[in-house]
Parts: sequence; C-alpha cells; structure tokens
Amino acid sequence: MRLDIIGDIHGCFAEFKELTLKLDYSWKKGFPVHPSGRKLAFVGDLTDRGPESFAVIDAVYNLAANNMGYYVPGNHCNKLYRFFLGNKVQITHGLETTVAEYEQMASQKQQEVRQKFMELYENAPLYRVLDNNKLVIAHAGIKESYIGKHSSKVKTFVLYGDITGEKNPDGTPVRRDWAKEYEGEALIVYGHTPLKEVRRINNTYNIDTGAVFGNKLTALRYPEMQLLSVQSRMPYVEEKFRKI
Ligand SMILES: [Mn+2]
Repeated sequence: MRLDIIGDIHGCFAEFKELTLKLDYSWKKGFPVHPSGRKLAFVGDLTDRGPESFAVIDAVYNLAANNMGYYVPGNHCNKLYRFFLGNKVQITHGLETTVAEYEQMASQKQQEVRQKFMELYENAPLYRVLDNNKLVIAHAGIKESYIGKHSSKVKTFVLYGDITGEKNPDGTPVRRDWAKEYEGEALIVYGHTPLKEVRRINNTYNIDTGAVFGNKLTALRYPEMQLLSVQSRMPYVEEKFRKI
C-alpha cells in the first residue's frame, strides 16, 4: 500500500493542488491521479478559514467516489455536517468562511455541494486502520486502547483529541499529550493541532503544519516516510501554533 497522507487543508485548495503536483499527481476530471497508482489520504478538516473549502470537498469527494482516496473527518467536518443537517451550530472558528462561500452559490449548486459533502462524511469511518493494522489515520490521533473501538468516547477523542473539558487561559480546550504516552506498534498519522514543523514521537506523526495559518501544507509519503511541503499563501498567524 502506497499512500500520500495530507495534513489539515482548511480550504487552502491552491496549496493542496500545488502539493499534489509536487507529489507527481496530475489533475484529470477534477481530481489528482498518480501515474503509478498511489492513493491520497486526508486527516480531515478539509474546510473552514481558507478561501476554497468547496473546491477541496469536491476533489476529495471525487477521490473517495473513485476509490482513490481515504478520508477521515475532523472536528470542522463534523460541525459543517451538523450545519448541513440543519442543527443549530455556532458559525464561528472558520465556519463563517465556508458558510459565506456556500451562501454565494445559486440554490441548485448549494444542493449539489451539500449532497456531496454529506455523502462523503456519511461514508467515512471515524478513523482508518490500513495496511494490515500497521497504519492508523485519525484526525486528532487515537490511543492504542481505542483502536478497533467506536464508542462516543472514541469519537470525541479522534475529533477533538485528548481533551479534559477544561479551558486554557486563551479559551482553547486543554488537550493532554497522548502521543507522548503512545506505546503502540501501529503508526498513527494525525493533524488537528497546528505546528510549525511535523512532530514525530513514539510512532506518531502530527502532519498539521498550519497551512491555513500561513505556514505550510504537508504530505507524508507512506511507507517511504518522506515529508513534502508547500508554502502557504495565507497570512502568518504566530499565536495559532502550539509549542509542543
Ligand atoms: Mn481539527
């Protein structure tokens, strides 16, 4: 199994396209295709804050529909899904950007993109166990004891990380450093917490390098374990980057 796993895109479609070209994919019929049949995988958080959330959804939908990509949802995907269900959600933390893009569309186009996203989301597992249990892709990571389980606890963990329910002084949720304690044999590839550089610890890789906060969008080539990035076109927002 040969994969290129992409970090949190958050509507940065231009950077995503550039990264796939750097990985030798070419775009045919609205999605990237690799000449030797490599597949793409996504750690979730396709949308919000960036300028082209629906272009990202469209490409990932096409990949998934053609069995050429693996997608797992992030917390932002979960919130957009609940918005499309008609649930009351706060249009904040970047969702306002996606909703604004959506509201600019004609109603027929709205129906089409809503349908595509909901189908993509509904067909996605909470996390992916791949390559004979050697690789797990989960948005905010996963504890070893949760692999294979699908309770609401596991859902909260893979979407939001190891949260305690408490808040930091800046209002962000307190997250425990599960990766530091991870002792499993499966490689865990995740995103969710933007970092200036990829963090590799105990067989885990956080590949969210803050594309939407002006840093870079990163791919991890599996099984080669080679990292490739492209520079973000967004303004740099220093305070969004975690120190761990
Ligand atoms: Mn996230």
